[in-house]
Amino acid sequence: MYGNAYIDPNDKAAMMTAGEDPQKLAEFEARIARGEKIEPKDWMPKEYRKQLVRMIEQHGHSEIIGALPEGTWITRAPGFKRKLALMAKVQDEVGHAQLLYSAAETLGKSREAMINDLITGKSKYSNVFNYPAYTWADACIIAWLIDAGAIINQVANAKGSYGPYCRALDRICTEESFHLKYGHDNVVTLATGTPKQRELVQAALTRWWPPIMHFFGPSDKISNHTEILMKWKVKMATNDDMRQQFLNMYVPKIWDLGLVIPDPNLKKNDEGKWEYTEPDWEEFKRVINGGGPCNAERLAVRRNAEERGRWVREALNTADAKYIVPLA
Ligand code: BYC
Repeated sequence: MYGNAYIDPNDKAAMMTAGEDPQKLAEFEARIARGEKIEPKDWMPKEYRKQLVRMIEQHGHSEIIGALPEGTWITRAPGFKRKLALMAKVQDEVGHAQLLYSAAETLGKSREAMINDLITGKSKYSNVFNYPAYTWADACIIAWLIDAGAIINQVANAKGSYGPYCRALDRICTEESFHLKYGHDNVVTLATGTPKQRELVQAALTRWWPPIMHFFGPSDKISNHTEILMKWKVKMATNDDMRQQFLNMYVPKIWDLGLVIPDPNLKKNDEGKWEYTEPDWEEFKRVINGGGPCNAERLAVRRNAEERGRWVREALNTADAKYIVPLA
């Protein structure tokens, strides 16, 4: 029997590991402290497994749903080369979902269960993909600034503790860095183009700024999972630290283009920290819990894809030859 000792209910980490074998837990935490990777067959606390499944699965869903707002612009992207590049980017994002679902599967949750939790609205995915991409400039802002935020998060977490997730993130970051350059090139083209193009890109930046500030997760004061995830090196920086890193790297680049960030309080203070208007966390909660402008539409598209692809999955899974057309 484990876990009979008194546990301080305010000690969240201790509460989450109550009932675990203390010796195994200590060995596991020592491995993480030494910077070793945890692999699928290694012993791990139940909470570590649960947190990883939650986070990797949500990340996988974000990639697959994230392909939708940009995907709608493939046929309308200006010029053949931009269409090709956007098509490749969207394919990459779906490929990232494949890598992430495979990483989550190593922890014991099946892909079918993950997809089911996505389309029934049980699992979350990134807030940003619940907003519409009204114009070509929205697709450009996504490719530049959302991918930039994603890279900041993923480069940090690729140095984390769970082997399969870190290896997936390494591969994803390589591809994301191409996306970022593609997005930057598109935004520069618009920002240095005609007055109409500048107007389009400014309007898109104004629309996307609040969701981008939300993208890194709730402020550290109200984040639920950061403490335990950082203790186990699943997350390598807090939400606020990642937001700061993003502001540090991208605000100067946005200002260089002469674009206006829609936050009158945004400035770097004397300690080198960015000050900004506190994001609207009520809006964030509403959007991640199904109440954003596009949640219903995004899930309907996924449900439709799931339904229409059913016969292919069944044909692949069945020994029944009724779907197989004879070659001769
Ligand atoms: N959106 O305790 P917290 C891409 C939820 S896709 C929605 O701070 P945590 C791309 C959180 O799940 C890349 N929900 O959470 C694709 C939790 O709810 P539950 C997307 C969010 O996990 C296509 C609650 O809020 N990147 O780049 O410690 C085209 C409390 O939050 C969000 C990833 O998925 C959010 N933004 O930290 C273009 C990275 N933030 O589960 C581009 C992997 C928080 O308790 N994920 N929530 O009900 C992470 O790194 C972490 O999960 C987060 C949040 C930093 C996002």
